[in-house]
Amino acid sequence: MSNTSRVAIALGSNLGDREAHLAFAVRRLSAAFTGLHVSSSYETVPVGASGPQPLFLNAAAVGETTMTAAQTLEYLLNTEQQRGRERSRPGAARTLDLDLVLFGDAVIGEPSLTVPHPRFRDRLFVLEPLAEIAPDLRDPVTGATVHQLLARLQAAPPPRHR
Ligand code: PH2
Ligand code: MG
Ligand code: MG
Repeated sequence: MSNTSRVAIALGSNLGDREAHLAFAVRRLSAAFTGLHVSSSYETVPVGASGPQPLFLNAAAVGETTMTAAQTLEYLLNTEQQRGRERSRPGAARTLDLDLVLFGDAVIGEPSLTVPHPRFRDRLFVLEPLAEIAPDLRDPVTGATVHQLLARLQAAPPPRHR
């Protein structure tokens, strides 16, 4: 079976050497995905943090894989762990966060795997980098392209805290 899926991943880091963590992630992603495209890096203010937190460096990547969505998620979590990612509490500052945003046309709602990412439509720090490299990628739930989602969000940003 050589079915390939086009995958979109959001990268984030706000702890330690952020550039090095993202560069490591890109190396690991290029080992697992073909035709990998990576956006530039964006410095962003933390969204939804309960206390003061360092600024994030965010980016997005798009590539193709023959892995399943579950295998892809496991690969991402593994890569986070290789950067010493700790999950002390939800929303804590992190060395590396790799979120599965889109996995082809898959719509999956399991406790351990939700695709498309449930909050990506509200997040400028995901949509801006993603629109840079894949504006025509389509959200299978709303049918909108990444470009359209970004335009909508910029026109009507959601409340800052949620
Ligand atoms: N990730 C979060 C929560 N808030 N804010 C920014 N700016 N960038 C992120 O990557 C980010 C966030 C949860 O993973
Ligand atoms: Mg995240
Ligand atoms: Mg995450």
